[in-house]
Amino acid sequence: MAVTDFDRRMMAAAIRYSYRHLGRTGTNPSVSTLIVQTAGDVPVIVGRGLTALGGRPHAETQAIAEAGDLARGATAYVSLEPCAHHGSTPPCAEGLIRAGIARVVSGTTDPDPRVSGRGYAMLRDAGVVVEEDVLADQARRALAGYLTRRVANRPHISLKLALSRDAKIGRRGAGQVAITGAQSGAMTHIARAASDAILVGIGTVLEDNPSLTCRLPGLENRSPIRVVLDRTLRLPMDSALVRSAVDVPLIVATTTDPDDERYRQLLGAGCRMMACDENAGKIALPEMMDDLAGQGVSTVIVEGGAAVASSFLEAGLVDRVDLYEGPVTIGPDGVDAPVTPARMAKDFTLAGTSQFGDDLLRIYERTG
Ligand code: AOF
Ligand code: ZN
Repeated sequence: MAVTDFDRRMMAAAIRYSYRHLGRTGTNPSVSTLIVQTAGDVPVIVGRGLTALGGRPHAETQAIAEAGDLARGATAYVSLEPCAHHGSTPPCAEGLIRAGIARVVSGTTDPDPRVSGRGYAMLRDAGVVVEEDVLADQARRALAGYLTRRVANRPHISLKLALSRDAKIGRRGAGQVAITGAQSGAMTHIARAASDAILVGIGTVLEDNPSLTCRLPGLENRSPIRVVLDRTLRLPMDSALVRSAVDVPLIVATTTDPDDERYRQLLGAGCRMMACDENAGKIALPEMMDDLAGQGVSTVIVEGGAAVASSFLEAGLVDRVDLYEGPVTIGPDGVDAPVTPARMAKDFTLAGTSQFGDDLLRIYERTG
């Protein structure tokens, strides 16, 4: 049986649904399952499941439980290959078979070596029809953090930049310059809520004194871990970041010795100190990203400033760029943007555009 337009519609719905728990399932991916039973000519969703908060139970288990007997002969739409391993829960492939699912339509293969290809094989061996890679690009985008951490052993890294019409990101010594409007601001905070971590350089902290929390009503408890690159520990004790370190985790990445007085003060204020390697007078980013992945961080948003953005780009560590362009002009004394739409063309592909009020958002994804 071929993949139909209806299959793609259901998969699109499943992928959209999977975003609900993005960033809230620990090191497990946020996966979704929709079970669709056709009664007469009418297809009905009889079971829905999402990877539970914290990571378990898995999506399939819950969808199967909700569907009950209606799962028999039904099609299951899963954003990720059902697992085949006995972990803290039995294999989802086995659960789907036992529930009598006739067909599984899947978004993408699970790179977990305990699963990869085995989930599909288990299903096919039991006579279940399996369709692989349906809307794979969209499924992989939704699972980008998990897939990057599994495959590249580092988090998925997005660079967020707000550019003026004349391609500046601010004015030196002027603190935060408003470039984009309220809607773009809200979008930025939504992205923070779904990300494991947000990272800035010490220059941005000294200039802007940002909080880097998610401040959308109702989502205040969804702030990501804040990370500041601060090789020589210039982070002020009365900065917004340090003052909130007890409530929202703050990682200070540094090459400074733990015996240093400031190191001990920051530690005492609730900061998590991260010892980093140094390379050519800067924090060695690839090693640091490995460490973050080891701590379970799957997604990082890099939010500033120009030097940090350039370092990540030069190290080839940027997977996605969210380039906001506002209607203001800053003038020749502004700080040049580390990237412009024209310069993105080399290593990145334009994956989509959106308009938020007067602002244009261009999303670029790394090519290949
Ligand atoms: C699924 N459905 O909803 C999720 C899956 O530690 P465990 O036993 O929970 O296994 C974690 C692995 O399970 C994870 O690496 C990934 O391969 C898979 N996640 N699989 O069938 C789900 N979240
Ligand atoms: Zn599973």
